[in-house]
Amino acid sequence: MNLESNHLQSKKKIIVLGGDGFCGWPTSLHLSNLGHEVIIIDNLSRRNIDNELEAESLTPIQPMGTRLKVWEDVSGQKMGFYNIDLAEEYEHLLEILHNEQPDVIVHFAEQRSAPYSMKSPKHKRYTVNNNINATHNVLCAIEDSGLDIHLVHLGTMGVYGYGTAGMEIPEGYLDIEVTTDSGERVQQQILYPTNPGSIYHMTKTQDQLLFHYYNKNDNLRITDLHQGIVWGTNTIETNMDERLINRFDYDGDYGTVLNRFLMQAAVGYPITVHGTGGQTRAFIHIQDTVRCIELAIDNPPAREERVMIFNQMTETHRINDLAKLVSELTGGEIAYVSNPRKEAAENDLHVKNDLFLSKGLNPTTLDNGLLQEVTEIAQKYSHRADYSKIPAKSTWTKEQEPGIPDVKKE
Ligand code: NAD
Ligand code: USQ
Repeated sequence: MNLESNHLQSKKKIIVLGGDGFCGWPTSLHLSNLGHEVIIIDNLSRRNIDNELEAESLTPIQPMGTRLKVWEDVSGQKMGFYNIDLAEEYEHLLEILHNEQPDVIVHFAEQRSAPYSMKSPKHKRYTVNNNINATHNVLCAIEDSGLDIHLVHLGTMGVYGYGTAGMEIPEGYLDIEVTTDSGERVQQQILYPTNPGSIYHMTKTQDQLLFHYYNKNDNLRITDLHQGIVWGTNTIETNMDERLINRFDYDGDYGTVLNRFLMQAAVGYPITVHGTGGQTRAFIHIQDTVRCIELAIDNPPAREERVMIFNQMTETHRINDLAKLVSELTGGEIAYVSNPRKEAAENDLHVKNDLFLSKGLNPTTLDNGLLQEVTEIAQKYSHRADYSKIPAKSTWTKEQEPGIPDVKKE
């Protein structure tokens, strides 16, 4: 079987939680384009956070009503939409599950920015309340509904803190040997130990325990995808019409590192490396994100099987190497700024991703063509950029300095 083709194993009804977001929107389109029936649930909180921060996607994302109408015109496929808050509206969620009877739920609906989660006590509390309640409500409602629904959740590589004891980070589980009180040596498999570096990442470690519990107690079928930093913006489907365009975050809270570097270089702003840039992180292109979700849906765990954990990343890079690559490609100037985060100045990172490769993922790696494509999008919409929103101002402790470069002209 050629897994790289757009081959539909079986048509499913899929609810995408957080389907208005950066990963959720292109995933919804991709699943719909494959022929699945897709229903989006989103409370549009990410758009409200844009209002709060007075920052906007660099690309002109359309309101949900327009997005859905254009997709229907372009593809002939209808997608459903419910605006509910998953952290607050449990009964409404349960009613939707009873009415829609989905086969699969894909769960993207969490506050996903580490800097936003560290801005203030209010933001810490919002992130914990939102993320943990949303995840727990989804699990509780699946169990309550009595339906056999496969839950696919987006977790993060950052649950592990990016450091290892000189070994590849395995896919979820670690083989250990313990010595019992009577001196016997016993082999066990445990969840790989967590070491979160922000309140946001901490909520993802809590999600893992919720999954472990509901899987053990209620046999829920769960796949947890530990995703690296997503880069790029458009996918095959979002490119079909400009009104389907995906969001492109570049601001100091929501912009992630590679997209920020490409955007900064494209608009003539210094490339902001935090500290020495010795941090190594895992990356995945947005086109591979949507493909991985398709593969996770096509390969569900069995009813009695433990939580399936995949590392959803294709490559690792040191931040300073990325800055140099972008600088060489664009002529952009690099600025080494104060690191607003509390994180290791340098780390090595080796990650296993055998599961997705074995299921048919053909990784898109960081090549110049794709970097160029992101640069071109950033240039095309550069008139929408607000330079005052670029610096990373959220600090992990009160003593730290924000990451503001010297900018000659604004
Ligand atoms: P995003 O903020 O763009 O999208 C999340 C969506 O969920 C938003 O549309 C938001 O309105 C919605 N949402 C949040 N809380 C909700 C609630 N209580 N009820 C209903 N809807 C709610 O984020 P994203 O970049 O698309 O990330 C999606 C998921 O993938 C997140 O869980 C994130 O942790 C994970 N992830 C993202 C990246 C990345 O680089 N973007 C990397 C690894 C993992
Ligand atoms: N960084 C810079 N300069 C910048 C921005 C970031 O040097 O202008 C550095 C940061 O200090 C950090 C690294 O780049 O060392 C990554 O930062 P990021 O903002 O790109 O990524 P992060 O905060 O880890 O979060 C993002 C997503 C999150 C997801 C996570 C995956 O926002 O939802 O869970 O990537 S992972 O990093 O694998 O944990």
